[in-house]
Amino acid sequence: MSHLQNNRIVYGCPWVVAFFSVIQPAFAGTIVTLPRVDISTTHADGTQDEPSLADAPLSASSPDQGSLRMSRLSSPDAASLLRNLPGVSTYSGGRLADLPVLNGMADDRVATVVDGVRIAPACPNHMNPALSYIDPDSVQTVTATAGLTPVSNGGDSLGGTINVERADPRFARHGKILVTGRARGTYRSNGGAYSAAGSMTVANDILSLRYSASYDESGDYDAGDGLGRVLSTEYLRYTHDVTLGIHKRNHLFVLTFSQQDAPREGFPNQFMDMTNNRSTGVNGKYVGTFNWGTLEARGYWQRVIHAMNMLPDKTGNMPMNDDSRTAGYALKATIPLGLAHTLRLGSSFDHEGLNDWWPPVTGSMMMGPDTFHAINNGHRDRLGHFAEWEAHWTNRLSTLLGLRNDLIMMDTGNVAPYSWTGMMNATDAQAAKAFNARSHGRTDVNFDVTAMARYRVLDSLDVEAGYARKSRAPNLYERYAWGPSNMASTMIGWFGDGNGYVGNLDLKSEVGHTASVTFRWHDPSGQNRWELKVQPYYTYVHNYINVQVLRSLSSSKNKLNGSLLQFVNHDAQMYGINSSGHYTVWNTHAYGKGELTGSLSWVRGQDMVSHSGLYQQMPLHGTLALNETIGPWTGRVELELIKSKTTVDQIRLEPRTPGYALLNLGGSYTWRMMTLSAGIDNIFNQRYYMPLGGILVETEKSTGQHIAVPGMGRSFNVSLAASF
Ligand SMILES: [Cu+2]
Repeated sequence: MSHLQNNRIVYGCPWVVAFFSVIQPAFAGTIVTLPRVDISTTHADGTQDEPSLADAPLSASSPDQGSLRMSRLSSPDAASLLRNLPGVSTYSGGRLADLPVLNGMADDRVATVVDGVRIAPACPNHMNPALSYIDPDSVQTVTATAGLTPVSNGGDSLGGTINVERADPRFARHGKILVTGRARGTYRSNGGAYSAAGSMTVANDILSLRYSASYDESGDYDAGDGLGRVLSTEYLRYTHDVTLGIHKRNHLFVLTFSQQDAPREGFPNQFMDMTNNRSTGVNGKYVGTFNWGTLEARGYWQRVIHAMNMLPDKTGNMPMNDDSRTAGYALKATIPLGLAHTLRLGSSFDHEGLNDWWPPVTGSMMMGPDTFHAINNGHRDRLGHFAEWEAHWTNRLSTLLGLRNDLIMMDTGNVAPYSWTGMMNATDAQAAKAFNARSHGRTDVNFDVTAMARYRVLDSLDVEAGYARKSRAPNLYERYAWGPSNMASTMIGWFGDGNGYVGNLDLKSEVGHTASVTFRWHDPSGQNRWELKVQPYYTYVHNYINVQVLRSLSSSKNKLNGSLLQFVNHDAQMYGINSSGHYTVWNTHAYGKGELTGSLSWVRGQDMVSHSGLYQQMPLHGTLALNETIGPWTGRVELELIKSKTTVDQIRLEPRTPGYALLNLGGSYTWRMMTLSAGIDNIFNQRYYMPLGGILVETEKSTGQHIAVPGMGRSFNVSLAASF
């Protein structure tokens, strides 16, 4: 978006080549980091090419420093780092589990890649998405690529790719020992939230060892304007990571062991809360340069143990457990073919194994006497291959053509209700028998294509346009959720809408066709004083996985308004415009630098069969911010503007929400090793309802009132950070 855009091209792209050299040391010449340099940007004669299309398409954006600082001060969720990017919104269940929405495509339709790994949530409510495993302070780069996405950025997705990476290890110069670290404590008044995060590195020139940890805790937050406490919004989480780095000449090897524990996290828009989540994982990365090009290899393994029940804000008792194991590899070779051409080849495999079972409740007629098996030994394996050819025909024209194949193989074992014979379980028992009578193995063979071109029309105008065919296979629950009773079906769903869901063994993969063009006007002087990006897009999706109504959920025992819904393939279309820009208002010695940044996004989505609006389409919204930096001071005033949500998904009873404006303020002062930051979110304590936030499920269950989840009221935030 701002001047950082250029940095991102050099340091931030995950698929870039590592050249190992010494850059600007932070302290007394002891630190050596490993900058990643794009291989195809600078010619021997010093002229600059366009930045690589695959590594830095104009459809990609990264948050600027001012936005990152404010996000870290406001929220412990790494997903909040994305909040001001064009085309990006998030929808929340728990406050550490925001799910991304790119160009109107939510959650699984977005490839969310953390440290090169795509972890699927191991929960029927998607309470533990990929971004919940990393704390914001550990995140080094964040990139969201909406719409036209190079095939090397991942398949099995429609909306685009979000790429989040932690910092590479740091090394000392030869003969020196490097000891460096950071620590930070944060307090947020609303909810009484505490966060602490720290990291410590000890390294020589070959070996680097880093330990990072974080702790985040909050009670329920208060909504604005005296609306009161929003129940089930508390959380507690800690993470530990140990990173080992080995660096020798042209080779870098990084191994990260991580453990995350989240003993509680409330979900106001779900029937359940998270009562434990433990993830243990290891992630290895190798980057090497050879005379033929560069090789990047990744491997990972992760185990997640997940437990759900009701935290004290809810009533009832219903234990639900998930156990998931994932493992995989990704290989990527970048091969320069002369000065103008680059070939990228890649192969990856991801295994996801899942058990989802609900233990019996003693004394309950309904939940017993046996264990309910929602997903029994399910697996979803993805084998992906791609080839991508990038050509820089002239200094003004580049093209990119990529082909990708993803083979998705799924299967699951037989399932079981709480009881095969009990009267209260008759519906589920009958459905389980029908489910078990069918074969469950499914294989999807999907092809993706991305073709795009970028042309520098003027020194101040770049145009990038293209077409992408992208596909996504159903997830395990979309295919294999089977329990049609009110209780079983309302446990399934990552939509926060109070409906019940059953899967569909006959689902086909979604295939989206996207055409998009991005115009980028920018400062021709190379000083990046201003930039404006505008990106209209259109997507038609064949077999979009939407829902049909089977029956109403309301009965004599509850006041639910929702329905039992089944996943079905419908066609759908989405179109919209993303725009963003920045403008340097002043840049003088006396007054420092003042910069305006802004973004504005609009999207519309329609189901072509039901003619309803698609679920979770963010209304017109934008951010306008003024950032100032002067010596050790920074300041930011941020205005968030969200129009009323009037186009909704009628089938899911998506609530209409009024428009609102929030004013946020933040600033920081750095003195030697210490930085003190303070801010106020929602200064005027506005009352607002989150347009994609779903409904207050517990309220509806007891009163029948269909109310959107209210957003957070005013919060005073302060943090003290040290780096050494
Ligand atoms: Cu869960």
